[in-house]
Amino acid sequence: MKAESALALWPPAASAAAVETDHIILGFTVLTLLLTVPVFLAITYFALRYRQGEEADRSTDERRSVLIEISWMLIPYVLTLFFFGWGAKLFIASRHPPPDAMVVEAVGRQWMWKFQHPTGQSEINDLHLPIDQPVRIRITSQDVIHALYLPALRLQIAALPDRTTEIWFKADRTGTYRLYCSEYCGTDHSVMDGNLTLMTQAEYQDWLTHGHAQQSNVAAGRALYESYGCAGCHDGAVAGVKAPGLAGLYGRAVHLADGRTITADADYIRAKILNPNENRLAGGGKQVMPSFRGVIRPDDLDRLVGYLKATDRVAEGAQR
Ligand code: HEC
Ligand SMILES: [Cu+2]
Repeated sequence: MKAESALALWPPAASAAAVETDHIILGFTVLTLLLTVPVFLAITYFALRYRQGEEADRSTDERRSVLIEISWMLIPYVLTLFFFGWGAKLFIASRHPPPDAMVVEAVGRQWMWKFQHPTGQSEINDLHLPIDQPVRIRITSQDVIHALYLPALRLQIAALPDRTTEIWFKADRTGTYRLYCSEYCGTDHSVMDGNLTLMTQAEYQDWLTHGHAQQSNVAAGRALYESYGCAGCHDGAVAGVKAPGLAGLYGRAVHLADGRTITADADYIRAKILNPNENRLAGGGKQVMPSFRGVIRPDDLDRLVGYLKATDRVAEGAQR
């Protein structure tokens, strides 16, 4: 699925506006060809016909036709004006969401997307939405400029720090499509992508209540683990930082500097993330881990802990 649609030259269109966008682009391309190809053909013909040394009649033709002069300017003008009007209509519609649109909050960050549904559930990189329902995506960035690109909807919008931009659409075709960051935003820009899953209203309600937690939490946790910089220290990527590997930590006995030995359960991991200076590890390593208290949102913290519980996956991620 991923590779297939990533290579598709003309991605499937999942909304009426997307289909109309295709029509306008195709139509304008055809018009442009109609207006330019004859000119280029004529240039080529005249260049050959009247080239130096060619025996051709070079006398001036005295005939003048006002009708031809006016029509060659007026007809292309009116035709392109028609496309201007059509484009303007689409553009204005794209700025005016219907009042019954549901609102999804999106945040771009190096290097992940976070989407929050009106009912409170949030997801990382992937976005699940219902069809036949207008959706407004209100979008901002926590760091640099990103851009949310939804090819199946023919939509793209910049995510700007300290500012909210928005797009809206009404999808009408279920399926799994791609979403991307389309603004180069640093080292891992190329992995700032995910799936846009469009489903029926009933499936969406079901996903909100049941499917959501299991489906995306580990992947979401991994994305958070990378985006909060945990991977940089704990997967040994940052030279000179000696941080313990976290794969297999959950449930293991941990020896502390004060002589105690405790089991690494969810509470211990949670406390260590919020206050790393407590429960110092035995071994006298340098404590360089920053406190994430006030930095990490409660639901993100839950996901991170959930991710670290799935210890085999942590090892997988580290090898990636
Ligand atoms: C700047 C490097 C750095 C970053 C970033 C960092 N850590 Fe740590 N982490 C450490 C070090 C060093 C220790 C050992 C602390 C000690 O000696 O008590 C540690 C300890 C831990 C422990 C306890 C490990 C054990 O064996 O008991 C956990 C759990 C942990 N970190 C999770 C995280 C998570 C989750 C993140 C991201 C939100 C994170 N760390 C970010 C350096 C870092
Ligand atoms: Cu980005």
